[in-house]
Amino acid sequence: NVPKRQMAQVIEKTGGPVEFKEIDVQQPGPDEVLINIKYSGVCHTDLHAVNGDWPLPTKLPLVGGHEGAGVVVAKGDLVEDIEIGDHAGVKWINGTCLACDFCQQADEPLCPKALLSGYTVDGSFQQYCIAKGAHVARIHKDIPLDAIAPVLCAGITVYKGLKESGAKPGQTVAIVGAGGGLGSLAQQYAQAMGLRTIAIDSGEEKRKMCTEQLGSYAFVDFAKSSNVVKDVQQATEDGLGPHAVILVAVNEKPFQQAAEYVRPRGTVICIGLPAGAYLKAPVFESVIKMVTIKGSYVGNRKDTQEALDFYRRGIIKAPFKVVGLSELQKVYDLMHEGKIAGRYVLDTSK
Ligand code: 8ID
Ligand code: ZN
Repeated sequence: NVPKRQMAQVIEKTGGPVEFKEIDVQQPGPDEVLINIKYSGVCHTDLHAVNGDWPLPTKLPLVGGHEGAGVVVAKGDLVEDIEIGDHAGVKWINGTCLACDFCQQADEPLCPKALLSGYTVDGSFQQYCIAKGAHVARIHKDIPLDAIAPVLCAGITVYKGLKESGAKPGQTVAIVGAGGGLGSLAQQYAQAMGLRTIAIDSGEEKRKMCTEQLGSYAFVDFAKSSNVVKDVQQATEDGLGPHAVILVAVNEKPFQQAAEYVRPRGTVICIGLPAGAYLKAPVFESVIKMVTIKGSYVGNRKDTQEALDFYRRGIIKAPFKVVGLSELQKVYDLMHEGKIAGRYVLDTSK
């Protein structure tokens, strides 16, 4: 009893607007599942896609969204390890070839044939969404679908980034863009991994959320600070800076500051993707401090299941607000203004 028509948020051209309208429900191919999306998180990547911020074109018309949690309602003949009625998640990596050099090494995000949900294929801002059976996240039925939605991109990505940083339990990590969707989850994953966190973002609402709800022991307000580099270093016990920096801000400036305040031998992990931005670091300090700077891009299937498992164990709590799918444009407006503390999740029934 899958309907033929459904509601979706669609853009016809880069730049938008998003239109809430009725479209056809698609049929899954042999290696695909059809998921009745109940909730979908809104990631800043979705806004980058609308705005055409990146040097990679989207499909058009496009249904965005890649944090979709729901129930499997149909599947192709080749999908054997997932059943109708199971809970499953659509993530950014919708499908990959599973055969190339990268897929063989479980670096599926690097697959040259990767399909990207809500970017090169239609995503989760619709009631029924298709994804490759091999790649959908398996969601245990005791996990609430609204709360798990943000984990499907933001959670996986920051968990992977923290692993890539090599930071060890007891060490300190600076989260830059801590008040946003990725940043709020990054603080929770970091602490669950035994790390201490310094939050960097701006405004009273985000400061309160980071220090009182999300457990960061220090907050540096980038808009108020006259010297972010000095303030971040001074927030560490010995004044030598954090062992790692997780950059999830949508702004170029912090990508050019992090190498200056990271601790000698420390690692800077670049995750945020501000339009047209460049990394910059002073050669002298980077060399004599033996700094590592690297990129980190979502996560593989194993990272996905691990990130979900952290959530299921009750050790990840990040705030989110639920509004109807019909209200996506309002969420984009708030996101554009940097006014979202945490994550918005869309209820596809409204
Ligand atoms: O795999 C990946 N690499 C990946 C996965 C998912 C998302 C990358 N991303 C990218 C998105 O495309 C986006 O560019 O990560 C970035 C963050 O996504 P988000 O968390 O969904 O965005 P948000 O909720 O808008 O939060 C951004 C925060 O950055 C702060 C803002 O105040 C906001 O809270 N911020 C800004 I703008 N400038 C800052 C600065 N100078 C800053 N925080 C600290 N210092
Ligand atoms: Zn995302």
